[in-house]
Amino acid sequence: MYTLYWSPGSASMAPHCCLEEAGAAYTLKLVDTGKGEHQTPEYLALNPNGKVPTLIVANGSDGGNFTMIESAAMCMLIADRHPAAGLAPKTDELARGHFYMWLTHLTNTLQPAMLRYYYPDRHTTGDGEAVVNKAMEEVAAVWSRIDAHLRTKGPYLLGDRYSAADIFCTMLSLWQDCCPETYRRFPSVKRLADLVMARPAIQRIAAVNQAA
Ligand SMILES: N[C@@H](CCC(=O)N[C@@H](CS)C(=O)NCC(=O)O)C(=O)O
Repeated sequence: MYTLYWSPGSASMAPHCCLEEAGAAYTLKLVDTGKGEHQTPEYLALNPNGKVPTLIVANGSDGGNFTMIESAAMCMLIADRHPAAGLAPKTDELARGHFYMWLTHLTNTLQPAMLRYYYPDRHTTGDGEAVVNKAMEEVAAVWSRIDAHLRTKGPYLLGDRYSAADIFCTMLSLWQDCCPETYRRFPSVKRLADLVMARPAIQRIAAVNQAA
């Protein structure tokens, strides 16, 4: 049993989709970041960074709750604990390396550039606008390289094989304030997002995010 602390349209969407794809039992706890609920002492005790999401796995190996932060790591854990869902290549397959590579690239390179756009004041003591402009440039440059990969080696990040990395990529592709017209500019990213969004499990989670 999992508990996912989430907020609509946030980085919780990828692990949420993974839980749904896996058919795992989970409950949701809404964190209203607009009301500062990610900064309460109770939430900070779970996630000292004060970020969404947080995932709790009941009955961890110590017999208690197992708590984790970082959305990409959650996707990897869920993929591993629910192998029948086919969200990742097996550990003895070489493709597993590309699965790690893409998820890590997305969370290490693309997501931080996006977060610089959304939180420029955290990255300068001076002009936030310069940070925003540079972040937009960087996001577009990273999308351009991912688009080129998907164009020649897609439609999925791992070729013809769907994985949790595609879910994560699609989640980031929805954050278009930092990259206006992402889908027009990067059609192979759009092709991937269309494939992912057409999946029934993903449609259910998109509806939950839209309704909240
Ligand atoms: N690397 C973290 C980033 C999480 C993150 O920055 N979440 C945003 C929402 S998308 C958040 O909680 N923002 C509130 C804040 O930073 O104050 C992850 O992927 O879990």
